[in-house]
Amino acid sequence: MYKILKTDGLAKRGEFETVHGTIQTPVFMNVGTAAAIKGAVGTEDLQQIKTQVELSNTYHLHVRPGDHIVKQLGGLHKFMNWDKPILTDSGGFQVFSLAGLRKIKEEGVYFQSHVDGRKIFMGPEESMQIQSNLASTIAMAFDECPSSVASREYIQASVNRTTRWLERCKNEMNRLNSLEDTINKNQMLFGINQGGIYDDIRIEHAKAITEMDLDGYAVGGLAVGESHEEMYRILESVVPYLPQNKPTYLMGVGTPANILEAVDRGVDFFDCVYPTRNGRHGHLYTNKGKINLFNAKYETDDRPIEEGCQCPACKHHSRAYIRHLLKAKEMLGMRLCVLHNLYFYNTMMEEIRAAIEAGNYSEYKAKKLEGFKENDK
Ligand code: PRF
Ligand code: ZN
Repeated sequence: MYKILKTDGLAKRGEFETVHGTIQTPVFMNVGTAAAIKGAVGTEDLQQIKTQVELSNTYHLHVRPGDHIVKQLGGLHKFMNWDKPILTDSGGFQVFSLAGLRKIKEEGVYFQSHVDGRKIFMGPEESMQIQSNLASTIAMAFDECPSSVASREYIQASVNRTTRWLERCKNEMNRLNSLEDTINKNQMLFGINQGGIYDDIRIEHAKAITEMDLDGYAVGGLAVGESHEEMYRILESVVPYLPQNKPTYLMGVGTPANILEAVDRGVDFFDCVYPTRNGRHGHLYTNKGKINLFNAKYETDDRPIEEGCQCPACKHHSRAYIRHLLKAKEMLGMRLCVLHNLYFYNTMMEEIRAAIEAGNYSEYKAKKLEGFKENDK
């Protein structure tokens, strides 16, 4: 299912086959939490900006419109009219970051909906059932992402529970995939490594989950407040213990520089809200670093966001015009900025794949990182 075409150091150029098409890796998945990329970006746009995988959230879609509604309408692919791969996050992380009062028990998590305060219970079985109803290509295991300030004792106990939850996720997924009325009977399951900043807990957990022979493995619990150096160190410790013949996914990461560094440490899949969230705030990624379009110096700047960029914003509009749209709170402003940022990320991934194929990833990375510094001076 996962074919490595070429390696360059630890960086891998691969192809991951799914029932919804082949994913070229390394890949950046575009975040559409509630089955929509924020910023009025539709599925027709996604084709233009080279999106390979759309990512949605179990928790959000369970709360609204309800996963049974999505199932009744034929699953998420049909519902949002996107026929390429979709990855759904399990709800674990969102429950911890969004929901109101919550109680973590062995059976799962009791919490309140952030939409209407309604009491909800979600455990490994419920998360798998919801993701099966959504019929995503890849389902994520139900895990706990402990706070970055949690004690070592808490993290050890939490990781042990996450391992037990993973066993339950796997059993439930197998059961659901064998049911007659399941939409995607080939739904895949990725396990999630946790362990905070403790290398030994991470490694022990990586070994335990590797034994479960899942379709892919994620590193969770990072980019939650630790330094970039700590994140890179943990990747260096744990990635070698995850199976090399399965994809490795670094959840919720990150900046273009984080991605360049993580690819160099063996990571294949990424997702992050940065390009969409920053785009909505007029913060734009360029090869010379980030620019803020609200800055007065762009008021009369008739150049595109980035010279030579082939995205729908840069092909037709100037910085001055898009700045005006943002200031006037015209929806088109946000939309163009999000399109540019996602195009920037997706294009960088294309370059990363080409550099690994050409065997010059280190040079490519160094040059790219050097360029980013220009606007940060
Ligand atoms: N677990 C899950 N989703 C996530 C994370 C995690 O640890 C993170 C951590 N950066 C982002 N998204 N299930
Ligand atoms: Zn552009």
